[in-house]
Amino acid sequence: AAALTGSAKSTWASFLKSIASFNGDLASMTAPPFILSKTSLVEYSAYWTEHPKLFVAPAKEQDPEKRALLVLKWFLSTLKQQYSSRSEKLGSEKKPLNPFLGELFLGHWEDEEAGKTELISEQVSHHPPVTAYSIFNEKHGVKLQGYNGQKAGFASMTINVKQVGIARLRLEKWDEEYLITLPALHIEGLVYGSPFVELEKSTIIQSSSGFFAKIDYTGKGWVGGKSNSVSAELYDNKTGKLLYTISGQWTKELVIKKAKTEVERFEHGDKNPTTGLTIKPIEEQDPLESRRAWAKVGAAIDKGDYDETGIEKSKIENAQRDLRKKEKEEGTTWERRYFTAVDKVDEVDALVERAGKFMKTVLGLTPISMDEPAKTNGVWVFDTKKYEDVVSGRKAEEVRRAGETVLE
Ligand code: 0T9
Repeated sequence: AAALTGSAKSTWASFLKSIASFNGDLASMTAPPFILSKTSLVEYSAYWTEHPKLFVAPAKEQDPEKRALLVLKWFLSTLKQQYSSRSEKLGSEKKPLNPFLGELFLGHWEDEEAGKTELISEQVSHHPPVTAYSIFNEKHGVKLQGYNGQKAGFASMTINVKQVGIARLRLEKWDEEYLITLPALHIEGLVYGSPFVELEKSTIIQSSSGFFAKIDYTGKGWVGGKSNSVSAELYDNKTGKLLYTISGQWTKELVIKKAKTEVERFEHGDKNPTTGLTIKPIEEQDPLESRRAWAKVGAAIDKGDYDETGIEKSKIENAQRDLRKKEKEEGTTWERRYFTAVDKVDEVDALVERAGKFMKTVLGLTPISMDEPAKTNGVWVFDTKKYEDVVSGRKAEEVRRAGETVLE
């Protein structure tokens, strides 16, 4: 870990003191300049698809058992981008910008083999912060949608984060749905001023086709284990038979085994390069798009100008506060552009029940349950009607007016 020196050292020390009495709201923490990132949390949805080939691979597989394995493999391949890419690219985990309500992050991946995969990410709630996303590849009929928020706590120099929300993958051709739960994590390295993420506990993937995966995460301290370790098991729901295991370090290499025999190996790096996301140039972006909306804050962070960063950030936050006040007075609410909140999704509940039953009766584990909708201001679903209205231009006037609410 890079040791802090001079003024950074004392700023960090007082920051640590301040988070010791931290109230659980990650967004409200005032962090020292060197830990600030100019990337908004709404951008993190893109981490799901930096390997578009792996994302669409299950759609091309005829055998349902192998499809379930390919979904598990794709999921495990996303962990590196999701949880360690900031540390790898920026030297440590950074504090993301706290997205405003309605903030968007739009883009697509272009891949020779997979074709075009589109990304729509929207901040659907500010209190508590919740991001929803839809990622779809029409050519292969692969659709991922999900929403997530975080519940955090601080104990013995560690920030503990539980994710609320779920992800759902749909393979249209096979009329299959996969329910994916999200890992708990904690932030290590705080004392040294170089925070990084470690995953913990377990998550599951339950498919409508009758396959269940249990994924366990462990770190360095774990009985002599290596950091970023993962160990997954894929089962047949009906027979309870263990079909495949995948294990290794999610940052490096994963070994896929059938019975005890290795059948495949997935390695991060040159053999499996990531595909960069294409986004519009700032001038062509909607005013609600993240990079455009935060451009001045981003420039101030780049310059290392803390005062200017604060001033520009406050402008956005104050404009949002005024907007909320105005909505309250007028009895209106902010119209989410692509997503709608519902109480529950029957398909998802059915998968939760199926997984729970398997966990309890076959594995002897505590069944999973859905988070209470109140924790995320509802269960968020991608609204194709809204999407089509936006794409067709039928919502042009609403879109223009929404854009005027953002300061430029
Ligand atoms: C969804 C992901 C999530 C978001 C981030 C906890 C965290 C915000 C949420 C869960 C993505 O799909 C996956 C990856 C990383 C998670 C972030 C790691 C992190 O540190 C932040 C929190 C808000 C902080 O910035 C704490 C400050 C810390 C960097 C230094 C004090």
